[in-house]
Amino acid sequence: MEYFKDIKKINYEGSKSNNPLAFKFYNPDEVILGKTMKEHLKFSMAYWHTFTYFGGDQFGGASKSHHWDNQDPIKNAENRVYAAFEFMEKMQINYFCFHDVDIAPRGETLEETNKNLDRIAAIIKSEMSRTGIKCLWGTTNAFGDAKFVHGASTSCNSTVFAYTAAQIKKAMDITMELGGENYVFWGGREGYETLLNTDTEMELDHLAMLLKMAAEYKKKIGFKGTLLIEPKPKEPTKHQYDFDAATVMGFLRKYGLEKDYKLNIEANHATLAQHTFMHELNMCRINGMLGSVDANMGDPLLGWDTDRFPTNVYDTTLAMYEILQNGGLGTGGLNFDSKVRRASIDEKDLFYAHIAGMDTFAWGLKAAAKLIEDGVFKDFIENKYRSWKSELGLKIEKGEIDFEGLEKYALENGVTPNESGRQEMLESILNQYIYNC
Ligand code: XUL
Ligand code: CO
Repeated sequence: MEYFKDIKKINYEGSKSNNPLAFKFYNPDEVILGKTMKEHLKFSMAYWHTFTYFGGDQFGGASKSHHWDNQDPIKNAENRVYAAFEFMEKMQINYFCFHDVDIAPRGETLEETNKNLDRIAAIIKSEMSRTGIKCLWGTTNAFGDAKFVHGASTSCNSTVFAYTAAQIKKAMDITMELGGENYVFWGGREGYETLLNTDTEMELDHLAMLLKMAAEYKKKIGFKGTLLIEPKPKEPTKHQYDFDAATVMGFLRKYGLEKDYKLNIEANHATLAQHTFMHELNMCRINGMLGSVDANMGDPLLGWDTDRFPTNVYDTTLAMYEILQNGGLGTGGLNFDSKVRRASIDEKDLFYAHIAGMDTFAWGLKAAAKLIEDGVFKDFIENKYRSWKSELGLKIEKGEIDFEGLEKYALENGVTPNESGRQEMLESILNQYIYNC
């Protein structure tokens, strides 16, 4: 059965095309810096936003439905697999990501839930081998259900910790069974509202304990994928423990987990933490911990996680600039953790949205590659820091001079004049590269 009858495969038609159901910039086989666009841009469909989100918000319920979704929950889950793979094939998206609860309905018991998961995973596996589409990552929803009201691994209730571990174990098993290239931890309820009722020290120790057990279980079952933590500063809790990249890396180092985990950076989570997307990618890159990306964007006028599809070329250029300097994302990719707006009620909107996101990243990739090829910012930065190549600079860096020596130097030589940082000139050059790529 065909689920999206009105839509044919989306193809590249070039920037002059007026066809809204065509790529303008994403040309999968075009070679950029020695690799094809589809190798650089491992796009992934997020099962939850594209197939199990129906437009609900704090003020109203569903605004849309999928025509294949009106039978019993297991049948709906089966139909969803076929619809999702048809969607990805038509979109030329080669990866998907999922939470356990996205693919199969919860049962009355954990056992029944696990049975449902096995049943649907088997269908997903056969669709994967039919199409060649792969699993970028799996994850666990340990935040939606009422049992997580006080947290999952950070709950005051140890039986909830046990249940969380059981759920993660099963989701890791399924991710491995599907050949997943990564496994993600986003702690939706791992945070707190008030210190009046919270033992933060104990909660953080427990969070680390769970992550340690997960890393051990990964080794035990021989899962080859990368374990990733996804930082987010707030929402749903006021203080999420995994606030931003720097916080997560400090936490991992405190508990000796820095070799076992990398980070999954989400654009909208970066801006919620009052950082740019580029800043978060950069912090991970310089620490060798950039794992994967949740591709979306926030809204500068709204203070929450809007998960809009990325359409800002400026941001994707700077993100791709970091990703290229990182030598790519390794096992990671670009997962559209993005949803269409509540009023975008047609199934066709899912295609327009992904086309917009893919084209925006393709354009960003092209501009970033040109910036790197021409060494624009690299040359400027090298020159800006050239005083560190002087005798004094080298002595400081090598630890060959102390406070007394530095005082003597300052007394004898004073300070050389500073030069302009040239920010506006560089921003203008950046615009020129984005426009001309
Ligand atoms: C929530 C979020 C999640 C994670 C996976 O803000 O980004 O969808 O990516 O649980
Ligand atoms: Co995300």
